[in-house]
Amino acid sequence: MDLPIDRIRIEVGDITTPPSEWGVTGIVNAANESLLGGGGVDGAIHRAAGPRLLEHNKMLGGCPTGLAKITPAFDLEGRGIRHILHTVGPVWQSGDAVPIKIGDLHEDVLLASCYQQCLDLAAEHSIDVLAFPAISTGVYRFPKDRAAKIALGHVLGFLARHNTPRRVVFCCFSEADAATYRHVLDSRNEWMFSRQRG
Ligand code: AR6
Repeated sequence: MDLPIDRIRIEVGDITTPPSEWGVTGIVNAANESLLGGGGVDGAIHRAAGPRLLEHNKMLGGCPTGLAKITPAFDLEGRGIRHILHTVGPVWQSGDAVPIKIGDLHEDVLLASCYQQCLDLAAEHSIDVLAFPAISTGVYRFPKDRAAKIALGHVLGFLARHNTPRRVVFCCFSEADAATYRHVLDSRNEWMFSRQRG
């Protein structure tokens, strides 16, 4: 098995239309607690998966922030996607003042939990290639750099301990977002070390 770092891809695109060369078999949705759709990536996934997703989700009874639920991909199956993992990220409530160590804020813990829950579900359901959007960094306003550190830190840690998923794709919606992920990944020794050192 490749090293965790070699099992990560940072790509730019729409998570509902992943190019076949990415090999995506499961996608993550940044949903809200109702699981009944919304704007942003959630709206795009519901449109692409079709009305059966909404009908299905009406039976799920919602999902608390920081947790995740898995569904079929419905109309997205034609694109090789078999599962959608719906997770509810935290709304950023800490304003601009964030000198606090990553991991110490309530929002950090909830966002980390979203990644953990999705990775656990992916392993449980044998999802080979899982694509994540940048959960909470749109409508929910989580600072992008901080969110990328939490995402990459958790995914790298998980991949070091598990063979499934074989690969994780960070599907960025803009080149600027992908640049943030690449920078965070390249500087990981700095921030991962300072996180451990506390
Ligand atoms: N593919 C990949 N990434 C996307 C796509 C797409 N098609 N569309 C948007 N993004 P957001 P949140 C990026 O707002 O902050 C919804 O209304 C976007 O640029 O979709 O977790 C839900 O129902 C950003 O980087 O999710 C909730 O109410 C990232 O996806 C609320 O928004 C997340 O932005 C959730 O807010």
